[in-house]
Amino acid sequence: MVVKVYGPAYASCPQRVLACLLELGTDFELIPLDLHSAEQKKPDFLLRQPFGQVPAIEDGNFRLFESRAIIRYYAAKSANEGGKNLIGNTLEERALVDQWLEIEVNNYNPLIYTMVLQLLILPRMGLVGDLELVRDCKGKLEKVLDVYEERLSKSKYLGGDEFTLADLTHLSNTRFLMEEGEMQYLIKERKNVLSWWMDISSRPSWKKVMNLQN
Ligand SMILES: N[C@@H](CCC(=O)N[C@@H](CS)C(=O)NCC(=O)O)C(=O)O
Repeated sequence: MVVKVYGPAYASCPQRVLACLLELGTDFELIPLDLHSAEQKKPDFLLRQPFGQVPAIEDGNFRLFESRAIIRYYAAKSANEGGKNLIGNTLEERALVDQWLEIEVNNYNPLIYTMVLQLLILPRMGLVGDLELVRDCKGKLEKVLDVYEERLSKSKYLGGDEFTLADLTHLSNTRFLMEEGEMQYLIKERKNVLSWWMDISSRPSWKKVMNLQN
């Protein structure tokens, strides 16, 4: 069964799902939506995602939305079926992966989301971003990344010695930091975070996600 993924390949949240499916070797069909013309707010799409956001998936009769719930579902399915394991083997390994998945949601992503909104999205809409807010987020992100630097000085990946969902979930938002000249230094000035980023962003699955945008 081919998984249908609704959402444009350029948007960060669908990219999280695409990276996961490609990493696991799960076949999918991408059904692009035009966010600029607000296709995600149309009644037929609201039946798939009642908050009018992407991504959403359809897998036979099963439908799911929320990018992180989707990647957890496919990673758990793969591990249960003896396929590639992106969630750890022991209870403790899984708990560490979960811990870093939560850190991404609660400590990392909100800061990047706010900065990307102010620096990239609002200006594209002809609005002026709040640079004071950006400065505040940068200061907070510095502290968060110091914790990452410390963690990555002790283990190759966030969850441990193997690449897992904990790393994968960071790809699509960290990418924005690296693409925005003003923010790259946050990664580049931290040796361990930088080598982690170079490693995870050169995985074939992520390169394919980047190519899907073109
Ligand atoms: N927590 C949701 C967030 C979804 C989200 O914010 N999607 C963005 C694209 S990355 C979107 O649909 N933006 C258009 C909109 O909000 O109308 C998830 O991870 O799936």
